[in-house]
Amino acid sequence: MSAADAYAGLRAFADELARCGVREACTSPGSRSTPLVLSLAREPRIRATSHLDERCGGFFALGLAKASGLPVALACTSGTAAANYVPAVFEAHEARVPLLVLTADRPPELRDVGAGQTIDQVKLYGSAAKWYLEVDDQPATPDRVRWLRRLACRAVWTALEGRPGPVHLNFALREPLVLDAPLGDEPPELRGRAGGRPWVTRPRAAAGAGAAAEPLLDGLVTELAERPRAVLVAGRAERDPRLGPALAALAERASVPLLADPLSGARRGPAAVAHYDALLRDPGWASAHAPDLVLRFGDLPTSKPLRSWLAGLDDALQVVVDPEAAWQDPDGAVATIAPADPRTLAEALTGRVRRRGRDRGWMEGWRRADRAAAAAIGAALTPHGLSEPRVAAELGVRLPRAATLVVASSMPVRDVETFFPVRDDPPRVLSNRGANGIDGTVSTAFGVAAAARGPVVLLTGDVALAHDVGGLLAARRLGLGLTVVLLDNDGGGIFNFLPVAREGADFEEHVATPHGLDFAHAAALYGCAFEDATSPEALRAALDRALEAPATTILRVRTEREANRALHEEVWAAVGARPSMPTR
Ligand SMILES: Cc1ncc(C[n+]2csc(CCOP(=O)(O)OP(=O)(O)O)c2C)c(N)n1
Ligand SMILES: [Mg+2]
Repeated sequence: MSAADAYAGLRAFADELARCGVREACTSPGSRSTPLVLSLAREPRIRATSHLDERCGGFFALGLAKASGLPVALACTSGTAAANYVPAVFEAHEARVPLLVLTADRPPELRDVGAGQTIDQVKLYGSAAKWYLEVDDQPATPDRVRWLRRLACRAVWTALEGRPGPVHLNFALREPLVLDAPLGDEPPELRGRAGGRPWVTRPRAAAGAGAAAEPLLDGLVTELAERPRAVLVAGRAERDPRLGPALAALAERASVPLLADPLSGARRGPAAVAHYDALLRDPGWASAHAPDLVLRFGDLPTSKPLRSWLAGLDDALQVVVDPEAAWQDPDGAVATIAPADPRTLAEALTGRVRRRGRDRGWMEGWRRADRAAAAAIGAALTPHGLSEPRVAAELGVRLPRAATLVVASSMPVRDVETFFPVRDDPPRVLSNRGANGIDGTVSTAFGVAAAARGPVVLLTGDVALAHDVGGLLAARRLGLGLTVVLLDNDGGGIFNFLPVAREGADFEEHVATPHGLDFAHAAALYGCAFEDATSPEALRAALDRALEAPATTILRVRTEREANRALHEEVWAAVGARPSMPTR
């Protein structure tokens, strides 16, 4: 078979991806993947960015797909190259992000015979791939090309539809892998449908709080009316940026406290409670504020006190609204998993619930406590200058509405949850919380930066930065701008909060993992600007400069792990010590 057959088929495949709305592809170098990579790169409606490390490429694609909501194609060569996509594919599966993973492979006659760069790629991503298909190498007959067009459509719609996630197509490609002469124009019998339409469309079912959701809606309206102590809990929901405002409107309308993780986009409006994590650490306060109804949208927030409080609410009715009715209930506390489009349902509920006048004390009690907690936290943090919590709080206040904040796992995501204020116009906040990995953090943020309109800021720890330091190459090779706010406590500061911290030298060496890296050298290597910030004022000024700059800047804030743990304890104690306010 000639290379022209492979290229003619893959040209149609890439054309069809573009017709289905794919706009981004992330390629990685190699020989076997040449037809795949060049076909994507030559499709004019697709922007192909190049990533020399597939692990970085995978996470970059994940960031792009999260920020844009569109499936992103990945293409790499055979062997361990494809295995390097594993962490991003698993994160995409858990976080429900659409990816099209296109791997090149040896044809069957070169598998399991000691041929170079060959591993078993069949179902390489296991249950993390929503759909797997082996794509063989065939002459580009009209039938074959139509099949490739249908395949592209099916891959895109499968990644997007139902529970979004990664799709894996494994392409067996034979030599020659390069064309002798450029492909001519596409002959009419191989072209796609007229008018630029996809070969197969699969219109989404009308998003749903429709007819099927009527009983659900009626039930929720009744429960909200009959249960005076309701709370709304909002966790990570990155897919629909309009969900956060809709939840805030519902909470305000129903006069129900809204416990919203910033990853929900709902920490806004008069019903939002910012400091639930600190408040619920006080067992007396937590039990005095036990609700009789919990209505949750999005994932479970990260906050451990919130999770244990929810887990122990034996008398409350707990309802989760999930677009794919996913089972997100590790503590077995949920009574109803409602399959509905969250925003449609929230908007419909807002139109139906009555403002509940008789239980003002409930809402007011939460509000007063939140205000008191904010004051206690402010007073506790101020004398310490620029601390890790202070950085999270400053970003919460300073970042413009048009900005996107990407938050690393470990303490950054927790500090953002604990210290971000309520704002009318919060920035968008994204985080890889599907599998809670600290891997791929930098690359994800660059992927977000490639898709976002406004400035993008990454808040990360030093271990997460060291883990994906190669992701900084995107600053240089792709010329992308990102502000990296680095909380450098020389190790995994989160582990100082755990009992393992008592284990002395073994803890330091094997768990905390101090590395002594001076990230100024990383900045120099990858051509990024670098600044140290040592006071809140300096951080603000540096942040302003970095947000204006077209290039990537690393702003380092040096902290101390043990002092950071002590400061968190001090803050929690200060919140617990505020005057108690009965709510009944
Ligand atoms: C890929 C991966 N490996 C290991 C872990 C376990 N882990 C959780 S937090 C953490 C340390 C993170 O340190 P850093 O990024 O400096 O943040 P800090 O804890 O200091 O806030 C590690 C290793 C993980 N979540 N993901
Ligand atoms: Mg650290």
